[in-house]
Amino acid sequence: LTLEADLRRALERGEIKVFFQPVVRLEDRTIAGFEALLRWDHPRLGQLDPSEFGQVAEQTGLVVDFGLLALERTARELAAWQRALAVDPPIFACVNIGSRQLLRHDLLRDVKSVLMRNDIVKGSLKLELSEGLVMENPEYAAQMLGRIKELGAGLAMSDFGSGYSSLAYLQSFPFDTIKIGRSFTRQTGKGSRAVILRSLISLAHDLGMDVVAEGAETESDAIELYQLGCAYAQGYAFGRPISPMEARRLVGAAPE
Ligand code: G
Ligand code: G
Repeated sequence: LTLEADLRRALERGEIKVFFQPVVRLEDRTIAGFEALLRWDHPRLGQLDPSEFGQVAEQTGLVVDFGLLALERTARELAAWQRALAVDPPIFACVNIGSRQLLRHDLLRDVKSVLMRNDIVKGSLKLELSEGLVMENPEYAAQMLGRIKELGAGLAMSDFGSGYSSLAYLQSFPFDTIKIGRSFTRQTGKGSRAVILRSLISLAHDLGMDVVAEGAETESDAIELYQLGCAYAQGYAFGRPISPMEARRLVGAAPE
């Protein structure tokens, strides 16, 4: 209860921040994009991540406000990165969308609005939804995803491989990117895991989707993922989530 009040106050005081974790091309380790991640700059406890406040945020509906903040901030930063870097394919950003947000049709209005107000290459602002969220109600999700795609946003499915149920469904969703979950990535090289990983990556490519491996922690993870056919990765091996200012510096964009 008091955490809810604290969280609401934190939002009003600007203590809820959006950080960005790099996604790199495994081929040459250049930056392909970033994933936006919420952080709470707590005045006494320091920096907190969503494992410490995400559940309360979801239960109280505050995630909707946090989600809008992440969407707005990410679109603004992505536009700045793209002004600095004219590369093809364009630099992208993934923004997490939670269950509550997906259930609201306001999401469509919000996405449309940020895309109209920011000069962003079509498809490069990607909404990231977990496999679990999509599978909660696949028919509803498919319908929402189709409409989000029509607005000009991209779509990434995260935690891919955490439940095989989604394999059959994968082609019925308009995802352009799948992100393989950390639990899966971390088991590369261990016999059948590598075989499964290679097939998942190849399946995604056959369906025309890009593949990002999440949670690559070491250089050997990175090398193995590349050998398994994965083109993109994210994880401590390449960089932790950083502030908007640091991200701008990294891509050579003008400071705010
Ligand atoms: O920051 P950390 O890597 O611990 O993030 C943990 C989880 O918190 C992520 O996997 C994601 O599901 C969730 N999360 C982070 N940022 C956001 C956000 O902006 N919106 C939503 N809905 N969830 C987020
Ligand atoms: O599921 P989601 O993408 O929201 O999860 C991102 C979370 O994972 C964040 O909390 C982030 O800090 C964390 N994270 C990012 N890279 C790594 C990594 O290489 N290893 C581990 N253990 N956690 C990571």
